[in-house]
Amino acid sequence: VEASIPEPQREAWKKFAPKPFQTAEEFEREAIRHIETTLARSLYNCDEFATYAGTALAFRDRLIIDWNTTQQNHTFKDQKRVYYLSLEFLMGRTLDNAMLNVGLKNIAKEGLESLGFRMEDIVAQEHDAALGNGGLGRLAACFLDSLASLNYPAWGYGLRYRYGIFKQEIVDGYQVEVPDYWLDFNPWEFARHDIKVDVQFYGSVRKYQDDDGKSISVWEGGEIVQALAFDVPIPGYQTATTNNLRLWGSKAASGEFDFQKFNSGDYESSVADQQRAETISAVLYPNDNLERGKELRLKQQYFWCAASLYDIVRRFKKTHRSWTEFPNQVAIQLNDTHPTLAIPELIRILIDLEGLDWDQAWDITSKTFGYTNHTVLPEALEKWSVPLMQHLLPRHLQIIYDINLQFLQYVERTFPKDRDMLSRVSVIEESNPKMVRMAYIAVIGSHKVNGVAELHSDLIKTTIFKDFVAIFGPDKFTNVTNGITPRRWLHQANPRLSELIASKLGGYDFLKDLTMLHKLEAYVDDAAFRKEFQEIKYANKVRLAKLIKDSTGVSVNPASLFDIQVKRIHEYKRQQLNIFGCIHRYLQIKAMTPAARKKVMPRVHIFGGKAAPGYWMAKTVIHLINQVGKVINSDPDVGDLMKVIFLEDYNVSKAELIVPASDISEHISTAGTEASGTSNMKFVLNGGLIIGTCDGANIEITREIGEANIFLFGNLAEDVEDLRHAHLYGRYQLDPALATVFDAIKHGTFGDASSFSALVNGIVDHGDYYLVSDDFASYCKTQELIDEGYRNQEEWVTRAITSVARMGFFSSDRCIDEYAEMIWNVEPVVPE
Ligand code: GPK
Repeated sequence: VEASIPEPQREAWKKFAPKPFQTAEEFEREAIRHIETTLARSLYNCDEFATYAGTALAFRDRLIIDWNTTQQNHTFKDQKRVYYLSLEFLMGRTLDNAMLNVGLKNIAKEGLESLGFRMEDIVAQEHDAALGNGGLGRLAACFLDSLASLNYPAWGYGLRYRYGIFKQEIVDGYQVEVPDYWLDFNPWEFARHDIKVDVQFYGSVRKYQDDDGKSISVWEGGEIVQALAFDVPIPGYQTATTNNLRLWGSKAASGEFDFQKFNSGDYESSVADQQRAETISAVLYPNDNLERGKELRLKQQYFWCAASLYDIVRRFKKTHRSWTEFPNQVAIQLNDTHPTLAIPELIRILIDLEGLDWDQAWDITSKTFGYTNHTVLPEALEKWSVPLMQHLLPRHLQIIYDINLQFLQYVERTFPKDRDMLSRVSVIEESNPKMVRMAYIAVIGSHKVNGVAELHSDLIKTTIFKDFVAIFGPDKFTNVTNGITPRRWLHQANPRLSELIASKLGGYDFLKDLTMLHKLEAYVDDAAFRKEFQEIKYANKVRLAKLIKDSTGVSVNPASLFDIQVKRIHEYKRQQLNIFGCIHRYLQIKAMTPAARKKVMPRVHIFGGKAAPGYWMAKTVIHLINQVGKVINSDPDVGDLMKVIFLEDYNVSKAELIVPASDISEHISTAGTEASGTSNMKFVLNGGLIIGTCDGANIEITREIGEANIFLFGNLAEDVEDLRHAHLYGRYQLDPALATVFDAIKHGTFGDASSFSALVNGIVDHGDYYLVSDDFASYCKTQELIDEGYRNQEEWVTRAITSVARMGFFSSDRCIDEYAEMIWNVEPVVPE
């Protein structure tokens, strides 16, 4: 490795190398220096925000010192690296996590106190980095934490959206979207003004033969947009390893203005070009589990893939290896099909720019990529129209046709008698217009394809990728069950529980090896431990009750059973089942005598989650929840027996408050629809039980914690198809209790009935695709079991503690080790 500073001049570097702060006093000095000089504030105008900013900048300096060392070390050791390509990284807040990971939170707390501030207030100043929609984006963030914590040489690549996921406000019971301009002050990124990549769009392809008669393709014309790198340091927990998340921002390639236009007086259009280029990285598409073929989205995908691959290839080329070594040095993981264009892009680089032939290029490419599928929902599977791709990426479309040709020839040789097979597996769907099936390219161009929970990984093999299992054999397909980082989702979100666990396990090693939690089972009958465990849960409920009061004005009693469903609003996740269940419970309470009401177990039903702005049915569900809340929360017959709360703007930092406060959380998707779910893992790890269907990771959670410790209900995935048929052919009866719920809605009990007619009719008249009626009775019955179960607090606490003790499997560390071993073939690098 060549250093840019020659030996004689390195003395100064050694002498003046910045030293990370160690003590509270040194931290204070750094924070004050930043407040005074970086932020130009003084002790006369230093508020909580300025103190947050000073603290964050002091910690950023620390992270950067470790980041520099890590990157040098990784370059020097020159091992295989892994690159995680994800259009979403739902990071949430950074400061608290950074303090905990570098082990200096207590020092900072002490320092802040002596400056006159409380840690909680300072941490709460930070804006979430919300560059994601839901589970897929948060998974990527947990993976970055695990990759660094386990010392893997890994980079994340994504887009630096100017606007992350919108902020949700509830106005008159309706969702209103407000832009999330999160970059006002973002101390965690470094603009790398020296790292720019030109990315081409549009234009045409010219083909010619070179002197040896070899056919050469040149992609010419069109327009260039510049990608600018912004680096975010990712510290591991209790290790010096600090990895890099590189986010690309877009800029016009010609600099600030098109000077020709500017000089000729066309100032407006020169600025318009600039803005058009910046539009590429302007906004995160707010859809979860849904694909809509917008040109700008395809532009985002290519812009990000092209810049990332240029960067990866450039880094590889610095090592002067032969191209055949590329897959030994580079593993690229595709987080869903969003980065699938990276496959034809790598082929283009290898053939058009580096002069390799097709077979070499294909061999290298398919050994380099792995693809993770996150959904089987048909509306989420990406397809792009051929004319759009021809227009925007003419050379890539040719390469895609070449991939398809080679692949179909192979299929034809292997299955000569099966003509239908060819049209089923073709990368091009013969529709009008023709469509490119991105998931098929991802499968064909990768060496491994994985699902994210056992059931899901089985389902992709028997449904969407069935033919590909026949073609490539079953070994290409595998499972890596999702996980969560225990640092953020236990230690940071629930510090008291983490401390209690540490007091029994002899320290915090369980945060690095979560399977150690099993030792907690020895304390399940320990009276003092149980009491403390219960007190912590209660305190967390008090904390959530305050958030509820502050954001909705409704007072809830922390002694009630807290029942929580927080996740994106989607028909398949069935928030409608939950709210219909609430209405059912309400009608029952209304029908009771005062004496009977005394026996009701008081519950707070808490909902949270965003609906995609164009997803009308999801918005209707939000409206219904709010209307039901409005009626129930002010009904004197009900009082504290029941409250229905919709918490607005559910995000990562709110999840950190909400998750530790549940008694029951709901994971009630129609069986076979939720690929995994990850909040189910977070809730159980924090001592809450769950009500769930036999879907996604619920099944594996049950296997780990035991059937006695989970409330399962509903039809099984294998029965879904038949049940749907029964609806379509009228061979079913609407559940009678659900019919009563619908009557109440139709009578206007919760406001204008017509607002909810589509929701009701979808179930009554239009096939009940998500089987709400089929699962309603068993759902309500199971809720009664939960009431009974909760009454017996002793047994409940036993179940909760036992469950926590058995959650070790669901650490994202386990998950990353599985990817590393089965898919990437990468090894950790010992930090310097
Ligand atoms: C799956 F396809 C998608 C998507 O567009 N967005 C998203 O968040 C989720 N997901 C699944 O819905 C979850 O079941 C899963 O746990 C998560 O991805 C991570 O794998």
